[in-house]
Amino acid sequence: MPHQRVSSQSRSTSRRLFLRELAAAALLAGTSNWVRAAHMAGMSMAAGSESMGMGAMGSMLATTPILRHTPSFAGPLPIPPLYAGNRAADGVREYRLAIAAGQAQLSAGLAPTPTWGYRGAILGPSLRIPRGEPIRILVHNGLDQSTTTHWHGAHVPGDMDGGPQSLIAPGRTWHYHYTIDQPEATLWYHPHPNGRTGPHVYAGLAGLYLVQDGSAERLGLPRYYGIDDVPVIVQDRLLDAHDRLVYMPQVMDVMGMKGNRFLVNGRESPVLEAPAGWLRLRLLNGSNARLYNFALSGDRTFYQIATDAGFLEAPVALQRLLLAPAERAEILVDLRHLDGKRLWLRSDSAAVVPSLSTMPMDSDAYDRSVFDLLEIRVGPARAPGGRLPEHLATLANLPEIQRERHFSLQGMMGGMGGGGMAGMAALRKAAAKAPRNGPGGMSMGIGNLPLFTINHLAMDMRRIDFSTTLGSTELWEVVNRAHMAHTFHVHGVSFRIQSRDGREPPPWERGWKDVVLIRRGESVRLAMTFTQPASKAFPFMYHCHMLEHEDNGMMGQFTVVRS
Ligand SMILES: [Cu+2]
Repeated sequence: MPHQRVSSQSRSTSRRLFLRELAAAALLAGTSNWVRAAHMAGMSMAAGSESMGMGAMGSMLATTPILRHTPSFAGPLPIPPLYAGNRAADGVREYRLAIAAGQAQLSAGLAPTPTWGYRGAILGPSLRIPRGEPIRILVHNGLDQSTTTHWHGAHVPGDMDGGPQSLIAPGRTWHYHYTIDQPEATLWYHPHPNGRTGPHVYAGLAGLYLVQDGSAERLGLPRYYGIDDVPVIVQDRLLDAHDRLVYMPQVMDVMGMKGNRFLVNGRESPVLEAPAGWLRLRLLNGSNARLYNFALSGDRTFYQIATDAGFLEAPVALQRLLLAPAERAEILVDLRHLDGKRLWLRSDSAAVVPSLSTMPMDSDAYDRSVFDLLEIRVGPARAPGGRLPEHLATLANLPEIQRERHFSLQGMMGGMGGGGMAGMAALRKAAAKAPRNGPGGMSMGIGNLPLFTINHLAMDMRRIDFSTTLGSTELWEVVNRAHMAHTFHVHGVSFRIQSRDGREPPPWERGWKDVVLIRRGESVRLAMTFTQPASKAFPFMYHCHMLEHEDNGMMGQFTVVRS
């Protein structure tokens, strides 16, 4: 049986919290819209939580969307089309990505939802990018507002990176041209406009960017895209009574926008029909702020084969895998003897997510439970099937470290003891002014406020934080001084985690990465070599990838120059 949205396995405390919220929501259901119900239920939770001790402040800040529903798994998992581009007149492989508004069916029984997408109503094609071949990507902006497209994880120069400086005006086309030279990996692309990345991704703009160098074929991995090699883009969304997207309905959603509908490749509760054999899932946490502790029903073991930016040296057997926003992982699932069976990909969030923050309101009812994301129905085997290799890749050692840099992350709740009320007033003012020019009149939420900082500085596009040298190798130490977990992403490079709090990272984090989760109080050391130039006009970014944090200050800029 599919797992219920509320797990009987979840701890009794989670269950009590949930029941309290449900009771509050039910009381209010007849008189209020869901936003109010959620808010009031959150207040009830805050007031009833002895450990919280925040009184009125706690109730004011409650942000928990809790109206639950348990859709049954039905309808096929949509597979984003694989797009290898076309030969242009000059012989260069060319990809055309037109951004436009559309309407997407997010779940059976829902009205079509206004969304944005690349070459379609929602999300975008999976770009097949051959390593070592010059390519050109034309991104046309068919929206009524400017945006950018950033190649997340790709080693490209700053002026090809699609950062905040690379705004594409409405009706214009931006030409990217470069040659990718980095290991085979599941990267992705998404908008990156300053202060509006959150709503632009939330509106539907995201797609996979598959760097290919022949490794998968050499390794004998599952090879049929969409059949036994399957993208799994997980995103949460909120909908209003007309099934339109709702973005940041409460001011405290600046702490991280979360929803109560879980889409996989743009569809809620879908079904993947997979052959009895090895199944390769390319997991992308494409959510704005939610973490998923991925698991399979029955605690079935799976094998992680790749991190964000490439293959691990050898598969790692796991039963749980925590992915923060923008992190990717490729896993292999053994379906060889399961013909006729069903299993579910789920998030066992209760096991880890609530403890990531000192503030109970940073977790909602889903964070405190187990919930299913995707049903897998196993059918007859298909030949030739893939295999699980013993050895995947040989990871080169990084050159000698030439310089260390230190970063600290500060969140807005750190200063709540003083000026918190004044801060709330400013937030409410900003929320009231938010334009509603997203798809279907979706709010653009709150952006461009200095609420989160790195080294006590909020993002300022006019400020370059530092410059480094092309070809140099650096060690960046990032310390999380905030009350909640943050992430750290660096443009233009892949990095290796040298240590977490002085200890070697776990086996599943020993590959190439470009996003790292940093728990509160934790210190993470990252080593990276800068192979791509970035000028003052088009610098690289480093930032938290919880998009509401990034949009509200938690980002900086650096250049990479020739020595
Ligand atoms: Cu953050």
